[in-house]
Amino acid sequence: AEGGVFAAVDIGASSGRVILGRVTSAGVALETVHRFPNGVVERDGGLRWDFDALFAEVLAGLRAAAAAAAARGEKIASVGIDTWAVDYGLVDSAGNLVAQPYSYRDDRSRTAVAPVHAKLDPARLYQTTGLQFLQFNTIYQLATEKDLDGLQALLIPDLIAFLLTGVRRTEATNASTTGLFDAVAGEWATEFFAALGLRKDLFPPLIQPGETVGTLLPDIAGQVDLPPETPVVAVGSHDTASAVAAVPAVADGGRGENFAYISSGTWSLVGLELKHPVLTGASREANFTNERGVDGTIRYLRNVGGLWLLSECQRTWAGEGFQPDLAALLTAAAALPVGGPRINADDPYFIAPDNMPGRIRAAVRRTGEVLADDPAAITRCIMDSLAAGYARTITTAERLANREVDVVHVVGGGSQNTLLCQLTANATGRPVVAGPVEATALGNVLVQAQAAGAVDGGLAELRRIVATGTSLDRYQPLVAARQGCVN
Ligand code: ADP
Ligand code: LRH
Repeated sequence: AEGGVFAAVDIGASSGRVILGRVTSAGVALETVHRFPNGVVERDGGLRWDFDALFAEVLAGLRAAAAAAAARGEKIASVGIDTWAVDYGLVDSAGNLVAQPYSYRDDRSRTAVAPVHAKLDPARLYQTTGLQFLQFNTIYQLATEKDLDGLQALLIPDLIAFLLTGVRRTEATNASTTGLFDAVAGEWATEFFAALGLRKDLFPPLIQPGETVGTLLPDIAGQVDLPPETPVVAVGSHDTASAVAAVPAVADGGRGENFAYISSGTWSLVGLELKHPVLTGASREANFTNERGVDGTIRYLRNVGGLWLLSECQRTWAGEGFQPDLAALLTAAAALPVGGPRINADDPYFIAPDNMPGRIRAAVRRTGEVLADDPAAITRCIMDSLAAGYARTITTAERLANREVDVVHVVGGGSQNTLLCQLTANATGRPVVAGPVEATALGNVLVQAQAAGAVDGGLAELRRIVATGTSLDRYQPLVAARQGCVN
């Protein structure tokens, strides 16, 4: 690979992988060298991540990456890490993790919202941070901590980078999801730390995507068979930032493509890429977020409940001895008529695990309709509800940001869901371009390649490389089917 070989550690809420990305002028070839499941666990009275197990998988993955590269006589130029946002681990002065990190699905932060808002008016919070209100934003989670004396908070990708390098940093795209970050200045909102009684060095200093965190600790280097001089490079460590960087939108006729994106996995992150944040009252009311993207862009988006709704149903059904294959389930759902019952996929009611089919049916019942206790019907309801949520969100984003959308790009695991892609085209009335599945890993690799000087140019060039090297699926809106899908 003339442009270099880069290792991407990409951990989503449902699974993780370590991928080698070989960059050439023809594109990026990905080789997945290690895959592992992820999910919340009930531990010590809360819903947490089994971080120790995840870190062991990271090491196993890096070892596999080293072996795969060595087998071809290649050298890994750097390592980049991205995971889901918001959550953090607490480390003491000796660098030990004091507990397995809580998951944002734990309920504890819900009761912290009112006390935080009593100290900091939510309108003021929004004006500075531009962050959507979610009960699990880091700011509310931190408010539940009893004693932060002598501890530092490391966001999950930063925690992994710290354990690999010994260097503590907070990567900026992920810092923008904490509720303690100034969206305009691109710095910590220090006045909010003071107002909440948090030390201003609770988080380590910021680092930007493309900057080097450090090199591997000798002990880690030995364990994974990589040279200790191997750098860990900050990427868009918020997985959604990396995914959006790899949306294969290409400039068309000299004009940037007017695209919306849906990063489709456990969550659906639906929105636009902007140069400047939108911090208006209307934007706050619509609960749009202004998270940071790579190259100083703004990810103007909304969390729409995602495929969590479906994966949780699958988990419940499996527990009842019914384990339908995903493809079969989607085919059966696709055969059902348009216009069936829908739920509000964003409802916080769906955040926690446990009996998702029952909760979805209860939510439908509250709308005065009936949803059959049938996996195909429930799956169809989820897909119709998500598509309607996407359409609503894109229309609102256009209005609030004063932009028009010509095409909707769907990236991530959910881009393989042909039913959802078609329903999305129908509901939005726009063509949908689906893929790549591994957009997040691609964004991770390409930011490393850019930092190494192997890719010459900004985001537009990254996207051109992705678009050239990926086969994409296209869906045209079916007007006849539309009526049943829009609100
Ligand atoms: P996350 O990063 O949040 O863990 P992913 O981007 O890996 O999520 O996407 C996982 C989701 O992708 C699954 O929940 C599943 O619904 C969907 N998915 C994965 N493979 C397929 C497939 N072959 N067909 C349809 N959907 C799929
Ligand atoms: C997607 C994601 C999303 C956040 C959520 C916590 O994986 O990072 O962007 O809102 O997880």
